[in-house]
Amino acid sequence: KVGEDMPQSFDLFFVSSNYHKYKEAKKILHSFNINLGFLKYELEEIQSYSLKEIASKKAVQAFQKYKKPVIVEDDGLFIDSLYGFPGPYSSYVFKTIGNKGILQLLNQNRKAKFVSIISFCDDKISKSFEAKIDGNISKTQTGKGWGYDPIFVPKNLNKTFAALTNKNELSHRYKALKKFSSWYLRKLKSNGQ
Ligand code: ITT
Repeated sequence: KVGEDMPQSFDLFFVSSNYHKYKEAKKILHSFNINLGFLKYELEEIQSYSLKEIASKKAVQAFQKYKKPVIVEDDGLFIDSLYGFPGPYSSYVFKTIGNKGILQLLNQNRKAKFVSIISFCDDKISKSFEAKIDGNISKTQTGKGWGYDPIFVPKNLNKTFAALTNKNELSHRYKALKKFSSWYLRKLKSNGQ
């Protein structure tokens, strides 16, 4: 095919150490006609209870490093019976106690939510978009997915994120990126791009 070997040019980059997050974000933004590039880098995270504060600091840092329009994402799994734990510590908790450890901590009340913050930054503006999905933690791990996917069951569905085929049409990430896209596309239009 013509152009297949041409280097692709990207208008927007996703800065993250987590390739799974990028792969999903790319697929989702593609459906909104936005071509997303990847810059693999572990940004420093401030310690805060607020995902929004963590994400917006990461976005500014990413822009300062690459001098290109960027988005970053910060997520958290908030479990009701654990007073919102692991929340902003989701990445660390996954690497340490993992899904097995989470399942051992829970009894009857299994309510939880996944929150995603997408933060954009360029030379003029920095802006964040937040979305969540309610659900429950399953009793056992099912499906082959990354992170907490094998134990998170979205509300009104009976399968974990890992076992669903349409996670990218309903996830916290999808909802936050949808909000971001409608703002970003409007911004490009008003800039005449
Ligand atoms: P960054 O470099 O982008 O910060 P990270 O993996 O540290 O990558 P977060 O701080 O946002 O990202 O960590 C949130 C953790 O929550 C992440 O490491 C996963 O374990 C988990 N997670 C986030 N979104 C998820 C999803 O859609 N499915 C399963 N697990 C998810």
